[in-house]
Amino acid sequence: MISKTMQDALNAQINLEQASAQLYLAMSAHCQGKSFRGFAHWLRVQAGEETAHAGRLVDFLLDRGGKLELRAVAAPSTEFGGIIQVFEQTLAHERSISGRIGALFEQARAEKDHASEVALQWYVTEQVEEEARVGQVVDHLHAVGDQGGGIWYLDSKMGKRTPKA
Ligand code: OFO
Repeated sequence: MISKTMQDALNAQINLEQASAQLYLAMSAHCQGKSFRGFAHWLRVQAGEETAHAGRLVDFLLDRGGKLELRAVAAPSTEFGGIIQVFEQTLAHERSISGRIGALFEQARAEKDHASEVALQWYVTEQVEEEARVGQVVDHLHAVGDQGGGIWYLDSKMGKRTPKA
């Protein structure tokens, strides 16, 4: 049986994953509005992954006999600036989520909740991957700038992202 404190912390993380999905959906719409369909597609796939992250935590919580307590999901902004700013904000967001996952992991350790610790290891690894992936996009965007043909080339590459199986 999961502790009440861990249950609360996992419910809070589920809300954050849902908020991440909302954020990336809003960013996707922002890019699509500027005719960057590749960046929009990439962010839409990311939104789907965030929903899957929330679902994975829901399953874990329920498997441990915990109670799902969904909360209102914060409405994201509708304005994100240029494409470089969109992905800089994405990177900042992922870094903040990594911090939250780290804190959850520490909490599991402090409570000697081994099952939560093991489940959270997946998220620790996932955050390393996400930060690296978004960091690479930011580097490429800085290299080509947001004017000229380079950004359209990147847009076409970003449009090829496939969802994780
Ligand atoms: Fe759920 O990984 Fe991004 O936020």
